[in-house]
Amino acid sequence: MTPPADPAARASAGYPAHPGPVSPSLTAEDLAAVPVEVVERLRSARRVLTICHENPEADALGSALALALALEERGATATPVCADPVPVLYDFMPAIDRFWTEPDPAVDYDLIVVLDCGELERVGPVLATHRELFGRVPIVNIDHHKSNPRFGAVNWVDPAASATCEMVTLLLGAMGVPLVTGGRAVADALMAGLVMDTATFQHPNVTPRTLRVAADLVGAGAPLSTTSRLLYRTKPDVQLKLFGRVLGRLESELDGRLVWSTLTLDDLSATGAVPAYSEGIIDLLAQAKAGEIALLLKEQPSETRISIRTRDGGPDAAVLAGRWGGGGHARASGATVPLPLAEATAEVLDAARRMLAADVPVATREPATAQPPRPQRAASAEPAA
Ligand SMILES: [Mn+2]
Repeated sequence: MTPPADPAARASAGYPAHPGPVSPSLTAEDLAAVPVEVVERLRSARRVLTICHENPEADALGSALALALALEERGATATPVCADPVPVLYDFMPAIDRFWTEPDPAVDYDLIVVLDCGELERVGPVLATHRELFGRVPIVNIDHHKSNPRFGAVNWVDPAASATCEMVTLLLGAMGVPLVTGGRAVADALMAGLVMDTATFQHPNVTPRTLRVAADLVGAGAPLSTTSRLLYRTKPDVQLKLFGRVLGRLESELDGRLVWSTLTLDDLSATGAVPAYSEGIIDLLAQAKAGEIALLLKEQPSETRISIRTRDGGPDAAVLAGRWGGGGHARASGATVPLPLAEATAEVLDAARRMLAADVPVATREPATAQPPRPQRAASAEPAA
């Protein structure tokens, strides 16, 4: 359902006549993307549970928090919930301490808004422990995952949105809630989600609308540069030491088309790093100039975890990962090889070599002057590969 084009009819349906100072960069078309039924449900709700997925990241947290604060601004009661405690990484987000890990037992909710959840089960164990609540109270489902099965009473699923926070920014515009609500808490939270899911506007999921949304958030005071630094360019010293060890062992062959390195259990004990600190190393390996396949082989106690990145126009990373039952996207994937590190390395390198050998070199595959346009990739944040 889209809002009526006629301004008077739009106004009577509850939409602002024009974005005005609330969201000055958004177009009428941007606001028309917000289903009328979503706006109506949120306008009439009095006691709202906003809930995001377990193991949260910034888009999940930012969308659930910003919407809760905006609903409070309108006089409703709202509880932002995430089944897991908020990771300390997100301490910089104002009002992040508002999150609960359970619904507030003192509140008789009349609406549940599920945000950034590709399926309802993503809300985590809270679904099982509050099954009666989730069965009785209407659910508004706001998400940008293409595979979302539309589990809500009202569903707004927009795979063209870079982030659920992009959608919530549109929603606030449609509801006429200023982005400066809550000091900067709303704008900061929404910007964190945009930065997270676009890798600071670097992924191909960024559209002109994403940038209009971002413009309004910056205009409302959201600290884009600081948010990007904290989410993507800040690491514990021991993590940098871990990167150094792994990058120092970089190897390449086939004129640099295949690059790889290993991360051993000894690397972790020697640096004091935890396994999660390996996040990001594969993306540095993938920066190798001639690399078409980048591999990171991570030693586990009895098996080996591999992360794979491939260049645009190069081999399909998901196909390679699929040899060991893994998966992901064409450019980023991962798998677990049921072998110790040395044997897994030999097997994975062999498969990668054969994949590259089956292909002619990129330089002769396409005339340099007449490259066809690249297909649009269905991209969002990369999988935890
Ligand atoms: Mn998201």
